[in-house]
Amino acid sequence: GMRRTVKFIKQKMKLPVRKCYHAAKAGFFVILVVTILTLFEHWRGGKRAARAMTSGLDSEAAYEKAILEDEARIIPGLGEGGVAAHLTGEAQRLGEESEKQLAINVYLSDRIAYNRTLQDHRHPACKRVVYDAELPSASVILIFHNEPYSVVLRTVWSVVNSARRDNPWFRRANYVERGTGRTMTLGYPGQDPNSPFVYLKEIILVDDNSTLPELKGKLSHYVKTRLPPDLIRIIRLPDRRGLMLARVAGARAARGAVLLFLDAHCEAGADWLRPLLARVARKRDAVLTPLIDVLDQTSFRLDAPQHFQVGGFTFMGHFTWIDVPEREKKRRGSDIAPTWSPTMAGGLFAINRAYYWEIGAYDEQMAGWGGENLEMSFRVWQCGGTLETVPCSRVGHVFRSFHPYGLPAHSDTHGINTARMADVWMDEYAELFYLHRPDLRESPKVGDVTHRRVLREKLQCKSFQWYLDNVYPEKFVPVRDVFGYGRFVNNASGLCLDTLQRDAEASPLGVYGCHKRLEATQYLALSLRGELRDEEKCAEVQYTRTKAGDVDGDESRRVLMVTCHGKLHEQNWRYLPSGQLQHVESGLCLRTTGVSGSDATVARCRSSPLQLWTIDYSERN
Ligand code: LR7
Ligand code: MN
Repeated sequence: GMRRTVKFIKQKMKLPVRKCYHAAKAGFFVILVVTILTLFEHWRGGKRAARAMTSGLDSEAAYEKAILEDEARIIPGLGEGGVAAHLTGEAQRLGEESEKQLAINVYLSDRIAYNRTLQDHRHPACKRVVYDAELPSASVILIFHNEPYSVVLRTVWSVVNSARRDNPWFRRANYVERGTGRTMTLGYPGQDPNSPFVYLKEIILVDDNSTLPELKGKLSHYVKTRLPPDLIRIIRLPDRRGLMLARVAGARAARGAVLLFLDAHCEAGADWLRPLLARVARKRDAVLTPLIDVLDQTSFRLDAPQHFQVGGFTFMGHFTWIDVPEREKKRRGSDIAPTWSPTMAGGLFAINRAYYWEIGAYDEQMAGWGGENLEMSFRVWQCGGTLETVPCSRVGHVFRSFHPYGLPAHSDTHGINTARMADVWMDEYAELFYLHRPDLRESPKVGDVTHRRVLREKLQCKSFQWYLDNVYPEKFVPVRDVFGYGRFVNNASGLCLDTLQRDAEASPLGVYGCHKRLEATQYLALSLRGELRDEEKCAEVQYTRTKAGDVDGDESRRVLMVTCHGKLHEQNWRYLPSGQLQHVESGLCLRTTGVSGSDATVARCRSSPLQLWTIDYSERN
């Protein structure tokens, strides 16, 4: 160190040692101090530059100023209770513009109070339920990538406010339990009985590497200065990971007994926490969803109908809403009882924290958006848990007409994730997915799923066949519930019946050159019930009768594909020994003119090869 330096300088400068030593010592310190100061300045400058780059602001004072400006914009009473909010003139125009870009009227959202309340839309019986005073603690996890700032804050406020001890629905505080004589206090075990919040352990915000500046320093400052202390944590992911990994990061950080995931554009309803916590306390392997009410992306109106649906799916890998099956209405016993659901939408659910890890959290090789919801649904059911909708818990969600954010390169994360799901959970039924996505069959894009198959083995999960038979017997399975299926080939023209990729609610069935391999648009079935259909839609003929009871006229009529209603009537067909497909009610027969791309029609039955059809696989072949 020092001595060597001095020796070196002495030699170089040929100075007497003593004199030189002091000079060098002083010089050394000067250099050291200057270096440290320079480095420090550099570091500070870098920090400042980084902050300026992400926020355009560079201090708490500036955040504070911006937040005060935001607060001044809010119009008291706007949208209060969940009624539609409207602005007029220039404000309306700016609102429409923001909605066109972001699929949410952000201009309007910025003007609605962050802590607006919603009307209580619960079933009246929910208000009479008596819950245990002590319930497990909840960690609410909100994930976001570039969600509108005011929408995120409204989500946070709704969760915070719903857990305030002074809410009217938390009346029964500090009572003495019959039998044990124990004094019960509302809250979770070990919670400070004087805490202003009950059941809520924490809210974890997971920022999936947003780029919007206001979601950085300004949001942190807002949380620090406007929201209750020690309740909210923000986790910032250093790179964009997609919603599955964002949720996993939140779950890793959580300390509550129950994880409660929400999208970052929600508003929680009255007393929404307790019904979920009470159910999971009773059944630790129940995965629970609230009723998901609709917040309108244009007006923020809350639409909360009494009637609710549960989750279904299509073999294309999409989540759908279905009516509660009759058998389930009987089983659950009451309109407000937890209702079994074959699948869940994916964004809003409660799960015991330990169980979440046991059952396999998420497939961490899924990226972006999509597919994880059906994966988790099938996994939970097949591996011994249940998926239930809890009607007394209601949460509003902004359903957007498009994704305002970009997805990773290729962006087909939904397809790839669904292929991973199908490979692990759907057994031979995976083929029904690949029929829609032949390009993903054995594709390297899908990656390796061994670790998930090992999980399935370890948990000794049941088959997809078991799932279909026991959890979702109503599901139309195109290879199971059919008299014949595959391509319907016209004898005269060699053309095939084809839905022609038309997906309007009622679109004509047509004919097209047959594909060599079975493909989704030509995959039709004659169901055992007597429907001519694909997975969701049934061929239907609209006709009238004359006074004499004849079918009106003989001109050809189009055949429309519309959602199956299961009641047959105008959706009822039979396959005659001749090879004709006859519409039962009208007695007319399906025919084509033999032109590729034209609509199929029905006409009076006659012996013409234009009315004869051969089905790929049928009990008659
Ligand atoms: O890369 C991303 N990183 C994220 O953090 C992409 C998204 N996200 C966040 C995003 O900011 C949002 O908070 O993830 C959340 C969900 O994304 P949305 O709101 O764009 O999804 P969605 O509501 O259109 O889609 C539904 O299906 C998804 C499938 O991957 C997720 O499971 C969503 O959570 C889910 N939403 C719901 O279940 C709410 C009810 C909608 C229905 C039906
Ligand atoms: Mn959403």
